[in-house]
Amino acid sequence: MKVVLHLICLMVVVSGCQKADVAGDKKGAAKQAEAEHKNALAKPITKKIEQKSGQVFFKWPETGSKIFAGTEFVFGVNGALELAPAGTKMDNPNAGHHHVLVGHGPIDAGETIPMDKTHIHFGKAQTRAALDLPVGEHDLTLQFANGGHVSYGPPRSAVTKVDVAQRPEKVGVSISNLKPDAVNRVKSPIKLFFTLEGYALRPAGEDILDKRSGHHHILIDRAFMPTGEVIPMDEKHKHFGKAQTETSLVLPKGEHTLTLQLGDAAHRSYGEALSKTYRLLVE
Ligand SMILES: [Cu+2]
Repeated sequence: MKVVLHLICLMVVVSGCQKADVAGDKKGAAKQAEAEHKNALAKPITKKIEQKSGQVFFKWPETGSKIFAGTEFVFGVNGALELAPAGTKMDNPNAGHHHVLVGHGPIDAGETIPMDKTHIHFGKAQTRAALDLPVGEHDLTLQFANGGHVSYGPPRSAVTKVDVAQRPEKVGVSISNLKPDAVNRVKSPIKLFFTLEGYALRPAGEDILDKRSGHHHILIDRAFMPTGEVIPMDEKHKHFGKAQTETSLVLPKGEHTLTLQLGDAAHRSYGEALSKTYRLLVE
């Protein structure tokens, strides 16, 4: 009997509680909705994005390099940094674009980067650019800034040093016994002769900072490699690291392309400007 009474009591209490909860929920939800509505009117709709860590760096050439005017530079970002064209993602404190400052150090956070000959903007969010620097030694700063060109300060900058020489009038590579604008009908093995203009021919590994010299590579059925990228060493990428100017290449029958590509002492590509692609029909 005692047990039954207890059970009844318990049931009354529980059901009472449930009713009270439902009523409380309805009131609470209404209050919350009212509060949210007020907040929505008071606050802007966009959420504030936190500033996170990340750095910029010169990917290529390395600091201390001897280069020609017009050499293509490659810029990098890491961490939370995000590339965005000027005028976009203005409310994102991790987004922005690169600037190269010639002969200037980093620019304080919050200051607008000037736009002149020694403050070069890459407002299309470029990650590579040929820099037409004046002849001589220069200190360069890579400075990240937001969509409005406002600097993120020294933590998001990098410095480098280069020694610039005048660019030779003619610069380029070619396979002298192949025609560049036609399909070359050949028989395997194919004899190839390389020529180089403007740059000096030098064996691999000799002076990594000398970006006015290099050695040849033949890329089989591959286009040129972007500036600064390491040229792989495999059956599709032949290195001529002893500064060879000719080779004999075995190719299977059929259509092929051969790209002659100049690379630096560390086998990093000089990009499209120092490459030439040929079409072949091996009979
Ligand atoms: Cu190489």
